[in-house]
Amino acid sequence: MIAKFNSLIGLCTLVGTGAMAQPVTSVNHNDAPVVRKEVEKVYGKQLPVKSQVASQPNILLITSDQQFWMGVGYNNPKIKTPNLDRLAKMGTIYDRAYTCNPVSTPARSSIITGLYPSQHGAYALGTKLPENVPCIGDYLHQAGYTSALVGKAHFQPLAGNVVYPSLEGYPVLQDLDFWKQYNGPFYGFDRAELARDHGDESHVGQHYALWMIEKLKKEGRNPDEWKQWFIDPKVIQYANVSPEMQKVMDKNGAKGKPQSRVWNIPEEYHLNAWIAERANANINQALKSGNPFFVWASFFDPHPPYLVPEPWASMYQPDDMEVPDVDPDDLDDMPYHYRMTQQTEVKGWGAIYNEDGFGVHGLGSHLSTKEQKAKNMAIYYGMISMMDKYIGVILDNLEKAGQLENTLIVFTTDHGHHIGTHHLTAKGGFAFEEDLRVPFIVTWKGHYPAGRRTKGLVSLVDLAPTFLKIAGHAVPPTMAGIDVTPLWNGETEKVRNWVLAENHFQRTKFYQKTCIEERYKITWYMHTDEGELFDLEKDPGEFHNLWDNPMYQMLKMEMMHKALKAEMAKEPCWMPRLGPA
Ligand SMILES: [Ca+2]
Repeated sequence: MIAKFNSLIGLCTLVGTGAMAQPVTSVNHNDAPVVRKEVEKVYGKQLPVKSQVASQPNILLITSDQQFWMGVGYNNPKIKTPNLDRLAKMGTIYDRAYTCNPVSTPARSSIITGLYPSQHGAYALGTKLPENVPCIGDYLHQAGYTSALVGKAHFQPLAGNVVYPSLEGYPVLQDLDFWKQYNGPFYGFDRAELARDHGDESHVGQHYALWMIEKLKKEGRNPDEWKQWFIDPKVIQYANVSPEMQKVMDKNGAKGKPQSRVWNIPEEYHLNAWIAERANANINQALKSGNPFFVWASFFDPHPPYLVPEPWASMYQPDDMEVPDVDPDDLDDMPYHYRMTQQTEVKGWGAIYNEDGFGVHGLGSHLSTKEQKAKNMAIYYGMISMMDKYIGVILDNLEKAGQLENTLIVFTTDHGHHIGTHHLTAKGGFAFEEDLRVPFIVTWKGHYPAGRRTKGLVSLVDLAPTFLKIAGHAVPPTMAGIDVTPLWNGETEKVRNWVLAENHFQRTKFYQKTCIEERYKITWYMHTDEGELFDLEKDPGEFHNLWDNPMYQMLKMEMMHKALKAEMAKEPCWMPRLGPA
């Protein structure tokens, strides 16, 4: 696909030397040798990509998982994040940054494709990003970059089959002989070092398990010791696995029991330590090679399970946590599926949204006690502070290498989280600011303004096109995100009038879209006439849904019209017109 775009656009052509980072399926049906020869005769040979910037900076993307926008020290002094504070001081805090989908797979796929979930194909958890969608690493490779992803990918589901195989599914996760041989290319990344488990989840395996085994051996410990730190996959995941693959899982799967809040893993073996060490190794390797790098350090925390080793598990006291004090009738003016989260019994309501047999994530009872929420919150904060320490390890390494001026650094997360806000827990089919608004810091020392804060709207779908622009690679017209460098470099405080978010879990039974502008926010559905309309200026906590309020029907119509226009504006143009007809 890339080759075709490029040859037609003439802006950015393929690199003459070196293989593609990832083979991209050709959609050119007229690829007969005689046709190729004729095309070359008429149009000539493709030229290598020429960078459009004087010097190409390194690009370091650091992400957490499920860290709602208030879960950072600069928004909540109760949470200690000294390294994120340090990063923010060097750059700009974005107070109005949004995800384009409130769950992992769709949002993460948007980060690397610059497309919305309805466009790149991975529209829900449990789906897979099609391998033929061009990714940022493919383009950066053409522009001379080395790229690596360390940590969480989640571009593929936990289950696969022969038609839709998944490298991130059982039992491949635990086939360590495979992971010894495979380090990418993966979705445009030259190199991928992967894991799939949050905390002690049984999905542990891949490169992370190999790293733990090597580290244990190096330290003269039992190389199987790690298996006690994670849950035995046999407990939940053996369905549909062949006897041969069951043997693989018996051999390489974890052997531990589920843990709660305090994790028995020694800190130096934690995912955070692995990600920091391997991100630094990939960065240092790229620095040695002289190529500019794109490295994504993709942390797993503070996504549940609420689990962290000491001393982080005791760093925050439940008694000291401020559990949101929300009116009991807060959700009464919200669509049905919000209201049903407050039932003690599920009574089958979730089945309404269960067309594919896997339901909609998070549509169940959200009730928990204030005490449980406080305990969870203390661990959630501990997970954030621990991750912050390892973000510091990566920043220290860059600083020591004298690369801060040569490196654009972005910190963000894939989507938000609830601990009691609106009586909700975690995530799902919801579109509150806690779900969609994300922490976001952009730093490029000596190039971009420092110590700045802006309310300019920005979306995760803008990361790929903006990174390409900064790397001197033309932004492909196929990307739906936009280049927001004028906002990042301080030229302007506003590039976008709106951001869009999608949440499509079931083909016809659950599809939610949200359009957010500076002041108003509208959420509408394919499967119901209910909806949400908020005035974020007068009602920043989103306690008064104006959707059915007779006084606001004109506003609702105006916002629907704006949303329709935004929907049109987000459509990519496959290619430029080459002639009048
Ligand atoms: Ca996530």
